[in-house]
Amino acid sequence: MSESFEQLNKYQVDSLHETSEAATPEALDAVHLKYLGRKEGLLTQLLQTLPSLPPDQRKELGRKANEAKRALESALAEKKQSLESARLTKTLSETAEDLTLPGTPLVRGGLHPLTKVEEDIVAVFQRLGFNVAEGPEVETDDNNFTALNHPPDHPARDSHDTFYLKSHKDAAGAPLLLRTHTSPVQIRYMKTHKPPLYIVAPGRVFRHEAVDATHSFVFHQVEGLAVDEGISLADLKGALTLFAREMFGGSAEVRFRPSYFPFVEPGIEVDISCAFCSGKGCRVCKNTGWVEMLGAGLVHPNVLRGVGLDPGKFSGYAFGIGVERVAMFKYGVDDMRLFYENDVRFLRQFR
Ligand code: FA5
Repeated sequence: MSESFEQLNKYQVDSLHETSEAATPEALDAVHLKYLGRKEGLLTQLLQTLPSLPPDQRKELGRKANEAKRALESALAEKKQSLESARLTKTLSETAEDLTLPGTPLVRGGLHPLTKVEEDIVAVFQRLGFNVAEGPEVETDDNNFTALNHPPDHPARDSHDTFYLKSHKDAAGAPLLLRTHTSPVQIRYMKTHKPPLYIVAPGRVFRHEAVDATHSFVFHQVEGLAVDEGISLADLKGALTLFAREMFGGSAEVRFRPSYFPFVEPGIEVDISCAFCSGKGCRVCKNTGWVEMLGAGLVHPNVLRGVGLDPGKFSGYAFGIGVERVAMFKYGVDDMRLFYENDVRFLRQFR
């Protein structure tokens, strides 16, 4: 037998042996390259010598070499499949999940308690048919004070320590300010809508005040305004009693005390019977049985006239609820600052 036939036999035996010994798909690729590589492959090169052989040997060697090539190709393919499935089985067994173990709990976010209380307050009035209105946090002096019956130099302006934006002025040249209450939304709404008006306006307000357990320099209010024919204090009391019962429980009562706000007449402060002691007296209500919750009153005729409404025909009530105050009372929290620190251990309790 010629040298080429011996070589072919050797390649055949060696290549099949190396294939069966290969332990990884990469090692198999190396065997493929060694014998069947396009240029350097040993079998490939052997086949390239065919034309130089005598014709009788050429045919025989060609047939055998092609057989050897096919046999090697199918051995490689078979081995490749078995290596890949072994690798897959290994990976799966190493990373297998124990489906009987309890899952990792998903950390669920939640609304901030102040957002929740604000939404709850608004929802009570929406159920009574009130619409939701909004106004900007940067306001004109006119909407925040003058149109609310605080003429310039009126002493009541001093009760709101105001943040002025000195470099930003309104059309009349007065500096803009950060609204000190949500009451300017009343003005904006009355200027753009005709009675009957029933709105609540939630939002942030700003006062240059020292921070303590019951005061912040940024806090939240929900303004209420109803303007219609024949509105009286009895309507205000009815709406606020319903609000108190929805927020704090079925037996809550409201109490009116005279107070002063330039944009209402009469002005009243509204107390709600203490939900913690049912009015008997406790630490939360400082043993009075009542907790002060909001300011309110009947819309002052000057305010109605200022927005073009006839006080002889229309009357209205307005109120401004402190959201932090309601949240503190509802959840028995005795320091407002806890709501702003955003310690998740505190916030988690309200989910
Ligand atoms: C007003 O702001 C009036 N605009 C309310 C009003 C509206 C009266 C409509 C009449 C008609 P007052 O300054 O009292 O009023 O604030 C209302 C509520 O906001 C207070 O009852 C209190 O709950 C809350 N509040 C006031 N100051 C602070 C503060 N510094 N930090 C947190 N809450 C405050």
